[in-house]
Amino acid sequence: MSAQVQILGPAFSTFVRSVMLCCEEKGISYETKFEINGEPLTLNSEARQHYHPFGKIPALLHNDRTVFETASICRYIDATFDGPALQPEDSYGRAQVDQWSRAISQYVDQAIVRRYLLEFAFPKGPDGQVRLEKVAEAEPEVMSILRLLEKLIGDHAFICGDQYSYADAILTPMLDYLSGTPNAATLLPAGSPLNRYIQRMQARPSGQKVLNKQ
Ligand SMILES: N[C@@H](CCC(=O)N[C@@H](CS)C(=O)NCC(=O)O)C(=O)O
Repeated sequence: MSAQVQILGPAFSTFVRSVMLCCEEKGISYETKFEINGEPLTLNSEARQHYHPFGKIPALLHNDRTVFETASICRYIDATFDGPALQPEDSYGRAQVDQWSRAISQYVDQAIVRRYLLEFAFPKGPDGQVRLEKVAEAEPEVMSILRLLEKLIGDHAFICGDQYSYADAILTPMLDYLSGTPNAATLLPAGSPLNRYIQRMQARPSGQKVLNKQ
C-alpha cells in the first residue's frame, strides 16, 4: 500500500526530518523522495521548481495537493489527519507555536544550520577540511541563540509549553545534529535544560525513528 503522504527531499535534511517527525507523531505513513518520474529533484531543476516555487525542499504531496514551507506543511498535516494534536486549541497558544516555528525556520536555521552545521556536513576547506575559522566565527551567534531557547524552555517540557507541538519538530533536528558536533559539550553541556530537552526528544518514539542518524 502506498504511503499517505510523500515528502520531497532527502531524509538527512533538517526540514525534511521536521516533516517526518510530524508524520510519526500523528501516526501517518510517509515516504521521502528525491526524484519524481525518474527526474532528480536537484537544485534549480525544473522538477523542484514545479513543487516549490522558490526551488527549496521540502514539499509535501498529499493526493493531488502540494504544500511547501516546512511550518505550513506541519500545520497542514496536523489539521488534515487524525492523531494527537500538534498545537494547542486556543488562538494564543496557536500563535505561539506559529511564531516560534517561523522564527526557528528562519533565524535559528540560518545561524545553526546554514552558518554552523553545514561547515561540518560539507567542509569547504583545503583537502575537504572543516574551516575551523568559520566555525569559530559562527559559534557566538549559535551560543546566543541556544541561551535564548534555553530561557524559552525554562522548566517546560517542550519549546512552547507543556504540549509537544510542530515547533518541537522544527527545532529538534537542528539540536540533534548540533549534539553530534565536536563542540557539543560546550554548546549543549550535560545536565543543561537544552541538553535534557534534546535527550527527551531523541528518546520519544518519533525521535528514535527520525533523529540521531547520519
Ligand atoms: N523556509 C523554507 C526553507 C527551506 C530550505 O532552506 N531548504 C533547504 C534545505 S534544508 C534547501 O532547499 N536548500 C537548497 C538546496 O538544498 O538545494 C522552509 O521552511 O521549508
